[in-house]
Amino acid sequence: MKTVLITGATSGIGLACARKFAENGDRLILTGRKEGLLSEIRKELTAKGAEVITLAFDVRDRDKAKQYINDLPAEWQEIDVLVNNAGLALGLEPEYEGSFEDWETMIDTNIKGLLTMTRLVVPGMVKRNSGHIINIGSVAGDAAYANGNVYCATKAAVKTLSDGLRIDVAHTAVRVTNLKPGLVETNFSNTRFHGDTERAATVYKGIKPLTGDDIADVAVYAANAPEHVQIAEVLILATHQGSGSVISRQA
Ligand code: NDP
Ligand code: 8X3
Repeated sequence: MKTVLITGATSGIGLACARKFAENGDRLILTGRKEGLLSEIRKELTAKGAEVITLAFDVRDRDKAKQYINDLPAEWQEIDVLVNNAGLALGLEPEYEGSFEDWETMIDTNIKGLLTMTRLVVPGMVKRNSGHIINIGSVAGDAAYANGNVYCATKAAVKTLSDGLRIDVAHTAVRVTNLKPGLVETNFSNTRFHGDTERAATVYKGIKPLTGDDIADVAVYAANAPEHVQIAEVLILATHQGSGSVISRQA
C-alpha cells in the first residue's frame, strides 16, 4: 500500500486518479481548492474502504501549501507517490491578443504550483531513497498548436521540469513520470472557455475523446511498475487524434 498525494483531485483526471489508486488499495492525500467536494470524495472513497485525508488549498498559495504539507500527521508524512495534476488552460487566442491575467494564472498554477509541490514533497523521497513523481503534462507540451501558445509553453515546462528532476534524482530510487494526454473530456474546456459550455462541447465533437480513467490507468500502471523500471514519459492520444493539432472528426 502506497501513500499517494494528488493535487486537483476534485475533478477530471485528478478525481479519476483518486478513484483508481483507491481501487488499487492505496491510501490517499487528496488536495484541491473546493473543500466541500473534497469531503464528498473522501466520503465516497472511505465508504469503499479507502483511507483518505483531504487538504484544501490552492497550489499557487506557497505558504499554505508549505503549512499543510509540513503539518501532515506523522503517519502521513511519508508520501510515496506525488501526482502533480492541478492545472488548467485559460483562453484560446493568438499570442498577441491573450489575456495577461489568464497567462499569470496558467503559469502560476501549471508551472509554479507544480514546482512548489515538488519542492515540498521530493526531499522526503530522496531522504528515504524511495518515491515517485507523476506529472500531468500534455501533448500540448510537445509542440504548440494554434492559439495554444502560453498553455502549450506551461506544458513544455512540465516536460523540461520532469526531465530535470529525473536527472537530479537519478542517484536515488525515486522515479519521475511525465504523462502527456491528448483530448480528455473533463471540465478542462469549460474552464478554458470561461464557462462557455457550448463552445467547450465542440472540442469533443465528432471524436471519441479519452476519459480521466484512461489516464488514471496509466498513472497506476507507472506507479506499480517493477522498481527497476521507470516509465519516464507516456503520450496518450485518442485513437482519431494524430497530434496536438491533428484531429480527425466524423461528421
Ligand atoms: P479539470 O478542470 O476537470 O480538473 C482540473 C483540476 O485542477 C480541478 O480539480 C481543479 O480544481 C484543479 N485546479 C486548478 N487550479 C488549481 C489551483 N490553483 N489549485 C489547486 N487545484 C487547482 O481538468 P483536467 O482533469 O482535464 O485537468 C487536469 C490536468 O490534466 C491539468 O494539469 C491539465 O492541464 C492536464 N491535461 C488535461 C487534458 C485534457 O484534455 N483534459 C489533456 C492533457 C493534460 P478547481 O475545480 O478548484 O479549479
Ligand atoms: C490538454 C489537451 O490538446 O487541448 O492539454 O491541449 S489539449
